[in-house]
Amino acid sequence: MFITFEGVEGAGKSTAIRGVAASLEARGAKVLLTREPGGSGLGRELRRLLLGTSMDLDPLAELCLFLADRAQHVARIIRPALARGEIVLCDRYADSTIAYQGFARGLDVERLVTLNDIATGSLVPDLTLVLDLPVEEGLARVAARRADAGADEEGRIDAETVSFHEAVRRGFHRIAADEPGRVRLIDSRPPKETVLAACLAEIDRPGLFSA
Ligand code: T5A
Repeated sequence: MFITFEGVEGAGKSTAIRGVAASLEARGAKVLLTREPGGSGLGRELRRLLLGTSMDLDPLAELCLFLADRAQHVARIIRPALARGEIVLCDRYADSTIAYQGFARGLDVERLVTLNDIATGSLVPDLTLVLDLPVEEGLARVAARRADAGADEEGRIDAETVSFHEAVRRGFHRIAADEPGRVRLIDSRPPKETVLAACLAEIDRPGLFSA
């Protein structure tokens, strides 16, 4: 089974995905927890470039780097894990490209759908959980985490304008409305335990999880 977690910055994806992994492992499932960008060796190099560079990346060049990360990740990490019967939990995947490079950067969404299809060899998640909250709440969580860690640098994409992140959120809402069978919106404003329980309730929907 292949489950992806999506949402705006600071929505709580990484927090929820760790809780879901622990819960599924406690039931005896073999779980691969991975992420984009950065889920493969090549991806870790690309992540450093994509999120850390101070270069002015052209949107098309940025897109190609995300797609290269995804192609390598699917071919070398995700598909082999699925073939071994593992549950793959992935922090961001193809929907992030639609929301960020499409809705927020303004690249053509239909073309992005085609390019995602090529990069993934048509691998579509069984379930996608979009953790949803107002962007300013998510950005405030990221800023608080950064302050706790004593770091002062924002990531290249975190540092985009609020209206950019609002467009990302609208993108995720559109994806959820267009594909209600695969994509579920989870309210991520409540405490972490409540958000985790909502994620697990979606995963436990009849017919999806049978480990
Ligand atoms: N990107 C990615 C694209 O543009 N195109 C693409 O195709 C892809 C794949 C990735 C960036 O790349 C972009 C999107 C991103 O900008 P990243 O560092 O992986 O960068 O960024 P995020 O995925 O956004 O990760 P974040 O860590 O910023 O957000 P998360 O994972 O959603 O949030 P999390 O769990 O780390 O939580 C943030 C803070 O909030 C607290 C946590 O403890 C933490 O301190 N928190 C809560 N607080 C209160 N209540 C809750 N329910 C909470 N849940 C978590």
